[in-house]
Amino acid sequence: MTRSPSSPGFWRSPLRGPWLTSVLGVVLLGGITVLFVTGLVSYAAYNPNLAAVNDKTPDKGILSFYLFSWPTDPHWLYRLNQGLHVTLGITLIPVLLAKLWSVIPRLFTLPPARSLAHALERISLLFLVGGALFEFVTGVLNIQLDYVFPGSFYTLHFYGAWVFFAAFVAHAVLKIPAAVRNLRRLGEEEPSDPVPSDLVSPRPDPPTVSRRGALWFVGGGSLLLFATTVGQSFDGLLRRTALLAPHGGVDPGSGPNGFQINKTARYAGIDAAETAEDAWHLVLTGRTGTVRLSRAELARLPLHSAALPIACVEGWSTSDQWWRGVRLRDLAALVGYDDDPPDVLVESLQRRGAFRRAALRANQVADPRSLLALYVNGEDLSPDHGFPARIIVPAAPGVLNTKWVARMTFGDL
Ligand SMILES: Nc1nc2c(c(=O)[nH]1)N[C@H]1C(S)=C(S)[C@@H](COP(=O)(O)O)O[C@H]1N2
Ligand SMILES: [Mo]
Repeated sequence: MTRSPSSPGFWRSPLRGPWLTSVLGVVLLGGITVLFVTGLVSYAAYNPNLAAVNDKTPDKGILSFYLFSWPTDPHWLYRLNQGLHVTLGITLIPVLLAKLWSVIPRLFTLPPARSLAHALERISLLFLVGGALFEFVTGVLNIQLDYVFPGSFYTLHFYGAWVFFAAFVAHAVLKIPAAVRNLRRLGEEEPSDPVPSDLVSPRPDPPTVSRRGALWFVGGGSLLLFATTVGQSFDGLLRRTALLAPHGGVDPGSGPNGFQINKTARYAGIDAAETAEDAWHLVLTGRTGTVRLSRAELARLPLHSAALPIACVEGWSTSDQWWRGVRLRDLAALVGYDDDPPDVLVESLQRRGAFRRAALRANQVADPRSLLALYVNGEDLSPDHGFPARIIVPAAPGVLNTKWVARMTFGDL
């Protein structure tokens, strides 16, 4: 009997028990709640209810109840939100694994259900464990590998989050009373489990490490992941400590354009011939018709500066870069919107790929820091950062900062 994982005697670690499970559970209760909220906020930052091109989950129905117009202040809002979401998610991986390890006997219990209530509890556990693994795995894969889920990451991660969080809330409500009782013994030297529990091995092996030691081990793992991830939100030497984040990418080099590059011009299929001075034009369309501008003509319009970061959904961000270009609201005025800039659809020269176009909301167009940038840090944009012109909007996720802009269509989308 002890050969089968469904028999209690199979699991021998003396560390398992309600105390360890409760401590890990409480850490996850706080951490996963933050992940869920920052995840939903990140989704709202895309302005998915603005236009079909921003909306990766058109069938979300009532799950869109909470969406709001994404603000432009503070200008580091998305940088903070997404840095927190990704860095915390990665940091929690050892805690999640330890938690699953701590309750593993329960996942194998036979018979599968003793009663209807027990059956429901186990089904909810299936969603809980499956949902947790699914969310962590999709999240990590999206950061580490380039497009393992072509076009479907947002859909999977968003719906997965709702299923997982529903099971998580049900689980938390059921377990909090017991967890609180167990945590009262947090101060004990070698916390014991006075109440009988199916988590405690009936025939434990001799201990090789204390429960406290096990917690230090898990915490050490988390600290290591944190220390090798958090640098992605900073510049200079700190960024070099971000060994785990994000996938390869090209070396941006040094100088004014020497900050992180997401997709290179080459990857996006941008041909130098299309961006040359005599070939490229910006096409603006609006209430009063269409206006075509060369880069030289754009550069003769009133130019303004804004210090703004690039902050990617993958969690990395740059510090504020010094962008210079034409205000989006001035471009709106050129096609008939003098003091009431509307939404805009921005399209890139890029022909394929999900990020070749994006819609911006009127409040983003109206912000005086929102630019069609021609220069960064005092120099022309490099090809990889979007030459001849790119969008930069305060507080917006990187994906809305379209590079290699070719067309802007103003009006209600
Ligand atoms: N045309 C186009 N614009 C784009 C992208 C893209 O793939 N194609 N990637 C976006 C994403 S996801 C990010 S994070 C930023 C990155 O800008 P950077 O490469 O200049 O740092 O560009 C955005 N603009
Ligand atoms: Mo991004």
